Amino acid sequence: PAHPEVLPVGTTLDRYIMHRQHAFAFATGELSQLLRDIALAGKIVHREVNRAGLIDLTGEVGLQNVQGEAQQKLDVIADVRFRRALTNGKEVCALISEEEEGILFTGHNNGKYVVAIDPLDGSSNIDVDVSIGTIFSIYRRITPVGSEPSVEDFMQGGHEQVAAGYILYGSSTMLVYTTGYSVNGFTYDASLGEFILSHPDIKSPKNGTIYSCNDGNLDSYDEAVKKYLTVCRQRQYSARYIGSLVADFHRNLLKGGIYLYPPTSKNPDGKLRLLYECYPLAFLAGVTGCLAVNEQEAILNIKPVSLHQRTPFYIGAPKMVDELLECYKNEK
Ligand code: AHM
Ligand code: MG
Repeated sequence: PAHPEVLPVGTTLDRYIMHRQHAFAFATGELSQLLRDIALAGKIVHREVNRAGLIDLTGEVGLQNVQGEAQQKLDVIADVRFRRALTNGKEVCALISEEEEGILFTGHNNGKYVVAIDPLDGSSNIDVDVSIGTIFSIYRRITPVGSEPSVEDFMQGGHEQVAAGYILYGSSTMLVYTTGYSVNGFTYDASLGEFILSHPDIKSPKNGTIYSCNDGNLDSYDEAVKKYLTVCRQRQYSARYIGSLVADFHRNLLKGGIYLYPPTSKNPDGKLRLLYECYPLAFLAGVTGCLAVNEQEAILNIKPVSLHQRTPFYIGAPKMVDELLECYKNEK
């Protein structure tokens, strides 16, 4: 379908989603509703994240709060919130989450979509008031509507995503998503309870001067990565590493940079998960002009074999990723 006309900055997310839906003749509105469900859960998690310090005052994790309910950690709270929102919406028949080993069946076998989600990424930053994020990936199911969904629905491969995005709980909360045509960013106005279009049609700079990786792992990085990082230092690029993939990716997307999570001695396949961390960011990044690869291939080309598989992950401005790949080629 033709690219629907661009809406102005200040448009609310709901209006934006509705407008996009009308631009597609055969859209039934289910994907639109699903995106709204994700936004709603994002608002709730925004609220929980912002009062996390106060929750701590009322009791430690593992203890009971005044209502006699067990205190929950923020990542568990986020998992429950997203699961609930996606179940209540009825468009989703199954989901997988970083927090759960197996597939979660919503019971809505008439739902046409499955969702892979990392409800709250950046675990080391959760309790210390540093930016964290949610990452999501949406597929149209391939098992027949009405039947029980299965693992195949999640194993379609990165190119089959129909929508993907993230929510960044940073100095502002932002929802950034794509259905494959453009990438748009919405900033949350808590006083209105609305996500507002603030970053229409995001495009990545072709090149950049920021590199983001965990320097503490340097000794166990591949020679190619070490070489590339040496070049970054020689050029006096800026090292910026929050340790929250969403926040590091988002900054690099807007300013021009590369994020690297190479294989390490501790994580020989890399640390990040293909289905709900790498695929969604790779899909979204591609629409903005970024590249996302491991040392062998484009992330979206990787064949999925298991729900929680990991991959080395390099994502960012195309010139920077090309230079890294060049270092790999020279090592051969
Ligand atoms: P998590 O899913 O346990 O939060 O791990 C993913 C996070 C990413 O957000 C971040 O980029 C990376 O792990 C940081 O890892 P490290 O502390 O090894 O540098
Ligand atoms: Mg994670």
